[in-house]
Amino acid sequence: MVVKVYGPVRAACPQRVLACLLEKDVEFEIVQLDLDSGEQKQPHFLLKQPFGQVPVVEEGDFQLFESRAIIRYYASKYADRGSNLLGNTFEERAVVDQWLEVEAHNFNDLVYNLVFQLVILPRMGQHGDLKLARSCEQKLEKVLDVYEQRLSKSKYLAGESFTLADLSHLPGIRYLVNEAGMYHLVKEREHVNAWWQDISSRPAWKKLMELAGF
Ligand SMILES: N[C@@H](CCC(=O)N[C@@H](CS)C(=O)NCC(=O)O)C(=O)O
Repeated sequence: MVVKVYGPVRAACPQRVLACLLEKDVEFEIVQLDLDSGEQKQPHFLLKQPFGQVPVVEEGDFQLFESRAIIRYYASKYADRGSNLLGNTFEERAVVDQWLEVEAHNFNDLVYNLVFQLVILPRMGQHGDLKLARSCEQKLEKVLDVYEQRLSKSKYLAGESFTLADLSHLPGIRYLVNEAGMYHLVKEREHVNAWWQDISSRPAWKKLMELAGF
């Protein structure tokens, strides 16, 4: 069944889902929503996502929101197809989950705030809070120092193969590097930089970047 993905292909959270579907070679159709005009807050969409955010996926009657829940679902459902994004043993899976949690709770908020202050607000003609951005940048430096340590010991966050833990970081790092002028945060860290070059060169991610017109 073709999966319907609601959300603009240029938005970070839908990109997490689309990257996973492309890795898994799952057919999808994108339903574009105009976030600027608030389409995601309209009653018909709130029935699918009660918080008024994207992405949502739909397969017939089945609907799911929350990008990380969605990628876990497709990685499990299509475990035997495309790259194994979950790990093989209970222990390997637990380590993938651990780094997925790190992405969601230690990394994402800082990136989101930085991008909001430095990219989104200026795009809407408003001034970002540069003091807040600087404070997020400093905190993110510390998080990336932990990543640097980790990636000096294993090629990917959860071990020697690419998993959801790595995939989940792609949209946020792209924003940092390509839109927020924060490439130095990656470049200054040898192992983080090698990891970013590697994961952003994957055919699935490159295909998504083409789809997004980046
Ligand atoms: N935790 C949610 C966050 C979803 C989210 O923040 N989506 C953004 C796009 S990346 C959005 O819909 N923004 C528009 C809005 O909040 O009105 C997920 O991962 O799916």
